[in-house]
Amino acid sequence: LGTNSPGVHAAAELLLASADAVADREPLTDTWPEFDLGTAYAVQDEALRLRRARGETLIGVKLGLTSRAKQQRMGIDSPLLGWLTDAMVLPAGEPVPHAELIHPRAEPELVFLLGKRLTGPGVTAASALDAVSAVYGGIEIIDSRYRDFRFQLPDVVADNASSARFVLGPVGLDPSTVDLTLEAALVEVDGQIVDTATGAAVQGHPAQALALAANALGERGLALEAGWLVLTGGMTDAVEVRPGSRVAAHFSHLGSVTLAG
Ligand code: OOG
Ligand code: MG
Repeated sequence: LGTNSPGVHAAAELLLASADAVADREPLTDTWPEFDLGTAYAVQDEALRLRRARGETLIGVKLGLTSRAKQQRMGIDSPLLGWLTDAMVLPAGEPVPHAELIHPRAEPELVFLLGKRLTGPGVTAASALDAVSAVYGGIEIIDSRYRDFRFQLPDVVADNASSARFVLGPVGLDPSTVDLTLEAALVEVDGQIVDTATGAAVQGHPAQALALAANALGERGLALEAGWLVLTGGMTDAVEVRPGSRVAAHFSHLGSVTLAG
């Protein structure tokens, strides 16, 4: 019928192969019309299983499309989750590994380190924040495996929410000592401020995004574990990371992160 349903395992392998080969591809929904969100999360989980089988360690989760800036740019208004592994950590000061990335973009994020396990349903922003031991600024480097970042919601979920790398900022604060709705990020590209936002851009408060993650995982019988990092989603639109350029995020209380692009 001209349709192509690779199935969960094969789809996970196709997307990992695309990342490994640094080769973009067409979205799965182009040829797999019945590909739905539940199947997409199964593909994401299968890709995590394959990553762990090759030695990667699960260290947390990321949220995506939690701000209007991101939702409007990508044309999808629903937040989503992805997995974080140790292979996605880019130590501060290390250059962006362009040879390993298709078309990287950078976005400033507020990042939580969990001191306690969080299990949905019923997690509120207040109870979520209570489980946080420290909040950091950071930059996520996203890199869709789909050509020109063209995708529908199931595609980007299957692709682990375009995850590629992230850099944790230098300052970790007790979240009770900082008003995260007012925490600002300035995005600088080659010396020019190109965008700004505060934490309120992320679901009204980034702890709301954390609660959303705990509750969404709860529906799948999963939890956010103590010791995990949670990226709460791009506060602003993402900027292209061109080789040789310099992208920085300056936070009001959480320090600066600079990428040598
Ligand atoms: C989807 C990933 C979104 C965020 O923070 O919103 C994301 C994309 O923009 O390709 O990481
Ligand atoms: Mg992000």
